[in-house]
Amino acid sequence: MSDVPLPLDLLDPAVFDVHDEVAAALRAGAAVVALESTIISHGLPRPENLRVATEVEDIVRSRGAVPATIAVLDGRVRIGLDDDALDQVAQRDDIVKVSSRDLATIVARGGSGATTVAATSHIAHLAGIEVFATGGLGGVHRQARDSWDESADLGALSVTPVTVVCSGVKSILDVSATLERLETLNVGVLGYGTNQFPGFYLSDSGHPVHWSVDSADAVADIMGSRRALNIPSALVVAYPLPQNAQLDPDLHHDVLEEGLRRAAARNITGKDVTPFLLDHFHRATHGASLLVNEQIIVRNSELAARIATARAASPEVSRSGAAS
Ligand code: PSU
Ligand code: MN
Repeated sequence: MSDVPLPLDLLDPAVFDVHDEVAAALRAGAAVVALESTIISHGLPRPENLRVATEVEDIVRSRGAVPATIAVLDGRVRIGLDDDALDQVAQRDDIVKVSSRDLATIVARGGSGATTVAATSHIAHLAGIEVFATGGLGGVHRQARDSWDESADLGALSVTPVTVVCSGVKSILDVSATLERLETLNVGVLGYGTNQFPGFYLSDSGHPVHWSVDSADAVADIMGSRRALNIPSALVVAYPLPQNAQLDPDLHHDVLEEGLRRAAARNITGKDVTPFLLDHFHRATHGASLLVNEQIIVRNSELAARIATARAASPEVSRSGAAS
């Protein structure tokens, strides 16, 4: 054991509540996967949200990693949720969508909220969790030229050294502009088993990725190099759905056009845009997009668990007990 304190030991116990199982895994240098909670509270409808959240935790465990779903409940940042806490995130009406900038206010006021990719990455990194799974990242919205709506996920990923497994960015966004921003912001992007950037509901966004990997070990190697090089930004592992599992592209096109029209007509802005469009998809496709979204999250979590396991087995991590 090294005498350097673990990131975990530096968390203020007045603010953070780390689940015993997660703390034990981090102390042992074992595999842990961070999971966001906005997807549960605002990305998926009830009651499917709780079922999917549980399924995701189960698949992470089945691959030998410990799931650490992150949320704020009654002013405490919870890292790893028990059944009751997961249930609260899924069911409570007072759960707000919490991005990085909202975290301190929610905590100080004793409020409750579900963390976005931006906020979850920040907390995962504070706790020393290196791998994080989600569905699709936020990014540049299609009307950004007028609205300036760009997800805080991008800014957060540029300053947070975590590895995020996702199916690209949400297809409701301007994917090409988002890829340009990821480049500007120094966020690493790897295609997993593909040379094409995935398109969330769609297997292929139509844009290439410049680096491709084919195994969890290859991702773990790159994570090791990034640490040695002290790269301060995130690494995005973009994992597409197989073609036969994607949403029908014509249906996707029509539903998105209609959703964007409705969002504009109803003056939906700011952090309500993404939940509004995802909800529109789930309704307008009669649940087809929900099924696709579920598969995306489950597959990404499964891969994240394999990457976390590969990383935990790498000599650098095993030697020190845990990465510092
Ligand atoms: N991925 C999904 N569903 C979601 C999200 C991601 O499959 O609901 C959430 C994430 O929490 C992400 C957020 O950070 O949407 C982006 O919101 P915005 O565009 O307002 O930044
Ligand atoms: Mn936004």
